[in-house]
Amino acid sequence: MSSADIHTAYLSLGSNLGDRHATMCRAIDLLGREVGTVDRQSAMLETEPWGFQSANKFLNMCVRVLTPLSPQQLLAATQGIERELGRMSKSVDGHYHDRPIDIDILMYDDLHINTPELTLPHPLMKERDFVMIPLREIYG
Ligand code: PH2
Ligand code: MG
Ligand code: MG
Repeated sequence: MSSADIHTAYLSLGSNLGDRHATMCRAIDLLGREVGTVDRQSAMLETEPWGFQSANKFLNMCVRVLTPLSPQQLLAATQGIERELGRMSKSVDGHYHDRPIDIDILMYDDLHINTPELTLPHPLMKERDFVMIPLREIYG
């Protein structure tokens, strides 16, 4: 495979249920096995729930992954990892829930797409400090 077949994706990871640190580490391990090379990762930071009320604070971080997968394949893979790590339900229409893990695709190369399944770049990322602070650490 030539390097032209490898894509650069930035992901946001978040957890506010269970052993958050262990779950985030397992997610990074599974991304390395199932998605590609995790070549950069930010520090984990503790953040207040954004957009909903919960007593459970988040750990958030961003990673960069080099992947042969298409955006659709990447989405299916990250959703599979979420399920493997115990995520039961998806957020619907901005109604958020506590979750052991959330993996969101922020950017994929320079791609701009808007489909029912996936909008890239992530439409809310710039409004979210819990995304932008760790993203700035690794972006470039
Ligand atoms: N994710 C959300 C909604 N609110 N708040 C924080 N602090 N961290 C998150 O990862 C997060 C959130 C939707 O996925
Ligand atoms: Mg999210
Ligand atoms: Mg998500």
